[in-house]
Amino acid sequence: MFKKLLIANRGEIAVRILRACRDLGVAGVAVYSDVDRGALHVRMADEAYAIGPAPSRESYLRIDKLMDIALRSGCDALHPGYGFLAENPELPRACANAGIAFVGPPAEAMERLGAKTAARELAFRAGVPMVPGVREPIPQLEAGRRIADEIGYPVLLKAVAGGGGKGMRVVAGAHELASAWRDAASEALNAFGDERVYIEKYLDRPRHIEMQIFADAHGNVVYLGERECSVQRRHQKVIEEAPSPFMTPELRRAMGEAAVRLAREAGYTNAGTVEFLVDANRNFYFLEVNTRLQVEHPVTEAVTGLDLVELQLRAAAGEQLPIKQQDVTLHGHAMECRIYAEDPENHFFPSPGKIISWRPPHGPGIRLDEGVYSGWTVPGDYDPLLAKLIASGGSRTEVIARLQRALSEFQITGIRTNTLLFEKILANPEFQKGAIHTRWLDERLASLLPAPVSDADSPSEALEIKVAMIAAALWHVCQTKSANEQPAPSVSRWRDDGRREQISRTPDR
Ligand code: MV4
Repeated sequence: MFKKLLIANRGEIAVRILRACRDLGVAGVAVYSDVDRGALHVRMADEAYAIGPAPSRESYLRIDKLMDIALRSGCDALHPGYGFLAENPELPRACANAGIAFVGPPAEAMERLGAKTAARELAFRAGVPMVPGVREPIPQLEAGRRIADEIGYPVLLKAVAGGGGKGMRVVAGAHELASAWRDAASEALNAFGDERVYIEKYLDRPRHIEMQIFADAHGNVVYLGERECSVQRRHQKVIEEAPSPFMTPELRRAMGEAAVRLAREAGYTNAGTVEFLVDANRNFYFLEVNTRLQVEHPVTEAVTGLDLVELQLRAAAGEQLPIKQQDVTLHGHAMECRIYAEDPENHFFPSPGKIISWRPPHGPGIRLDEGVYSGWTVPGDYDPLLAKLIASGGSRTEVIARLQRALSEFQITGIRTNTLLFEKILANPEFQKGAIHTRWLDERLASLLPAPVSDADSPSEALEIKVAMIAAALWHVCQTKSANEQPAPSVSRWRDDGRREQISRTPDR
């Protein structure tokens, strides 16, 4: 096993990786930008090094600085986490040049799967079903017309360099193709510096189900079951779960085996995820491969009993996978809520700032992967993911109840968070039935959330209301006694009833 690991990331995932280091007796080295000096991952690391100013281009995205720190501190391995440089093949290349093990797939596998059209070509060769469409970028509009006619409308234009729904346009008919093409290409050029687009048949309201795979460097490849990630808002996942409520053993095996074939075809090693769209008839179609550990990996850990980060480190150190496919068994259910510093009641505006208090939930079946603490100021410079709340249990129903209980215990003050959104989703009958698809949340959002309301008729009145609220809060804080001197809080109905009952049974003496 490695002696010392550099974690080229921040926040909850850096903390998660540091925990795996502790468990394995590996020293963990953190890096931090100017605004992350006091961050939780820095506090938890064995060593920490400054990496530059707040903007990630000047800090967490600097391969040269990461390599310098890794070498200076004597690291023998580097974990990229997710986001930042995690899917940039230049990072494993730089690691190889420096003689440092990269905890992830080889640069070549990343490249083969990075371009969506190249990934489709690999999937085709591996016999993995995919959405009808092309496997190469469309050279010009005329060719696009012919192909779209052949496939049949509606079609979807997608960026070759794509990701996160950028450079994607639905085209309902031939008359829309030219303008959709211009929009998709210019958006793709803007986002990825690559204007190439290709065409697929557009699927209406599919589910997003992804398959976790894992490969060692000795030719062993397994699938570790699926995650249902259909509950998304504007291509941002909100809730993930395992298993998918839509899954059957036959579909799981077919998707898992297809994912494994693709991993073999790509020369893949380490943890990876093969994304699929699944239609109402349980046909599945290859979408893309994520060549990294994913945010939602804990739900797979919960149902498989495996530690994916430990497996990643072992595989990168050259160890054999400790399990074969027949050893992978799924138990119960798990579901994850991504807790963000954002305000669902106010257009999901980011809400960075100081966390005044943070009282996390605990109890049976609850796991919380946090990247923050009480008193920490959440910077506005990065993704505002604060924590992941994961519940596990015997059934989906039990897991939903546990998440609801945990959310009701969770108290965060100082910043806005999206916990109210989860309470609404978890209480929704369609969600409870598992009747979800990739457009479900976007379509239901308005009815789930209270309309943004303002009591103010003018900006100056809005300011007055704010001042009054601040004054009321200050008054409350000043007149509040220390917690020990507080009178008993007003009690909930059942406790109240219980007390009355007790009193009536014990007459005054
Ligand atoms: C699709 C699709 C329907 N038909 N492809 C969105 C992000 C990108 N990675 C792929 N995406 C989609 N591709 C075809 N042929 C619908 C989506 C899609 C989606 C996919 C996964 C999760 C959420 C989504 C939300 C809207 C659209």
